[in-house]
Amino acid sequence: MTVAPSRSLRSSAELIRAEEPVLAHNYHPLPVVVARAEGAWVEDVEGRRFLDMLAGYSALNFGHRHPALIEAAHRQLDQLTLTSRAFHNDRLAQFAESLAELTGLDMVLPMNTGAEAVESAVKVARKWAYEVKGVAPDRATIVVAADNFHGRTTTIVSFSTDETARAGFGPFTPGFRVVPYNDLAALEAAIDETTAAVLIEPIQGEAGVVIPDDGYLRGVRELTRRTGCLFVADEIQSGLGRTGRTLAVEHEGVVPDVLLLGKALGGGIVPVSAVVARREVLQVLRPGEHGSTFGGNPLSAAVGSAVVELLETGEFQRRAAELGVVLRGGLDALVGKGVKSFRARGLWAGVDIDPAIGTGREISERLMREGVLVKDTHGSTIRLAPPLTITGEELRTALGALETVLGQGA
Ligand code: IF1
Repeated sequence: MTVAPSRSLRSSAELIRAEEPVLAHNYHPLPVVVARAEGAWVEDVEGRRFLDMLAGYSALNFGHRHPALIEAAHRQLDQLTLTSRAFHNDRLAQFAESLAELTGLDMVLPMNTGAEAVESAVKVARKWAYEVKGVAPDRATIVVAADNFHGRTTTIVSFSTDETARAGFGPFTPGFRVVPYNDLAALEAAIDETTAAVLIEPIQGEAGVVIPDDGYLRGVRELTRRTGCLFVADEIQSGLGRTGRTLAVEHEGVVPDVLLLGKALGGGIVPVSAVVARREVLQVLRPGEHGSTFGGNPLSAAVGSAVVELLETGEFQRRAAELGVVLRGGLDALVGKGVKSFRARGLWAGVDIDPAIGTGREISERLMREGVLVKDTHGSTIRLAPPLTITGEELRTALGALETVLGQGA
């Protein structure tokens, strides 16, 4: 088999056609074939450049191929990549220590994808409920929010309220209760002696960057403490600098019992996720009760540690907060000019476009022709989540492209 050349011999159109018969159609990608990337820019097979305003759904917070992260990966690739956790490796302690320190919690369960972290949290919360809280066997419940997005596994879509994510994948896992997001009264009514945990996103990403009322997260914290159940915060998308703080829960000064991290924790290089929690919670796991072939592997731990080091500087959180002012100002100026409404925190925004101008997909395609890549969420809402390394000039370029596209009308 010939080694694939560094530069594709086939055009974008040929590569898109080649995928069709052989690749599952579980996505409807924009017609752009990325071949190279650096910082906030990607380049397609033909050399066209685009500003990446999606950043891998917030997995590329540090931009494409951040030098410090690539260097950490190269160094580890030349030393050791995988041992399984049947043995120790010389990278994992440092990663777990630094991640616990960064988040203000005690223990780390290293996994790979976000969904694995969510699934692990469901298992650990249930076990905690039986062994520590004293819930009757197999009776534990977990309360979740409507319009949630926590991943795509069968158990996770069991508590999704998105029909597209659920249809055809039953039967579903029992033990979940759904309440409206941002509604403390509904949440309180759903909690009883069987409740192991409340699992929520501090800001709902896929729902369209839905930011709860100030005080909601404090309310969840107080309610879970008073009722003796766990506050599980899914910061897989909202965390690691995106909102202008290391964690989105910091905007309300709240520390959850269990924190879920993923996406950017792998630096946009390898899948790295983690359940970070109070000792009382994660110590319910004993040898042989949970695991993963790649969880905590030395390559992931080395990259994860380099990511934590970047976050310890506070630079990326500061940039997200400061450039978030530019993003908000730019979107404010477009309200009434094609933007119906928007929600923004740090370098993260959900922008509701006037449907008369086009669907989210149509706007995304027009932006692509202007050299900017975004992703629609639902209907006419697009999400903006650039790398936190984006410059003010690049951000203004992206906002200018949005203004151009909106000015093109329907
Ligand atoms: C896709 C959405 C975003 C997440 C939160 C857990 C996970 C995700 C808050 C699971 C993953 C990804 C999945 C990806 C697209 C993207 C996404 F559109 F699907 F909903 F970002 F909004 N918790 N979100 O956002 O992490 O297993 O994917 O590593 O499935 O298309 P994962």
